[in-house]
Amino acid sequence: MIVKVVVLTGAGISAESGLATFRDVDGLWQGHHVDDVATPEAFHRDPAVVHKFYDDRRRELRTVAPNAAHVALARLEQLLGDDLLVVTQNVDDLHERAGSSRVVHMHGELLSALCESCQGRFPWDDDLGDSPTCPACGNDTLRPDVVWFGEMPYDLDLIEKALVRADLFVAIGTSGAVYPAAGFVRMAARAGAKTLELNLDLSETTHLFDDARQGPAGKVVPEWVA
Ligand code: BJW
Repeated sequence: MIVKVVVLTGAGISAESGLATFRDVDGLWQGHHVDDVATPEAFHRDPAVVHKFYDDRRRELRTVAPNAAHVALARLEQLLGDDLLVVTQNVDDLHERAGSSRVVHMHGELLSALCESCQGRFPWDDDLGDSPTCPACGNDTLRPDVVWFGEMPYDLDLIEKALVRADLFVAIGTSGAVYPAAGFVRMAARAGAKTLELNLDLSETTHLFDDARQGPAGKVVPEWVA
């Protein structure tokens, strides 16, 4: 796999579509302490609270649409083809709905369910809080197919291979607060890639990038792709 451009996206790219970010004012953690909804321990302590949090977000996803930043990245894929890989930390499907097909969801997907018994992963667009049974093993052990703190993100091998071969690494709309994604800029730079950050404001890792532009993703991403 030879990828020339790796783009990492975070919650900020979907903000202008109407989805709340995690750590901004009005972010998703507001009203929910992170330990109450985004750890396996929280899920086993109180599955109803965690299911409601994700069921609400899964329903909200139907009411929003991709914005100009998602569309610009889909256009970039038309230009670069296999030379582009989008790695998203987001669990929404807005990249795909904008037309991107080379997308890796390292923190999982809202529209997927994971069975804790058989580890099967299944496309899912209903509430999980209703205790549905697993289509493969029949147990009622389905959970949101998302990566919580302390769990291993998806596709790290593939992502790391792409990062060390990339000529350019671009991070869009992510605070740089959560690892291992926050470490990708160092990995890419060490392997010789140029690095660029596009974010509303300064992030925790801005100082690690060769270049950084501040502004809303719906403006700065189309400007960069043009
Ligand atoms: C705009 C904008 C607009 C606003 N336009 N911009 C050191 C090394 C490795 C691991 C650790 C470490 N230290 C600690 C850890 C463990 C932990 C961790 O990172 N903890 C931190 C709190 C320190 N990490 C883990 O546990 C991870 N697993 C792991 O490490 O496994 C072992 C391992 C070790 C070594 C190598 C490999 C593996 C798992 C992390 C799972 C994160 N899960 C969540 C929930 C997913 C499901 C869900 O969506 O509910 O993922 S937490 C949450 O944070 C979510 C996000 O994907 C993630 C990142 O957030 P993001 O996207 O950056 O959003 P925000 O809100 O933080 O920032 C938004 C940004 O957008 C802001 O900067 C705004 O300014 C900007 N913005 N509007 C452009 N319009």
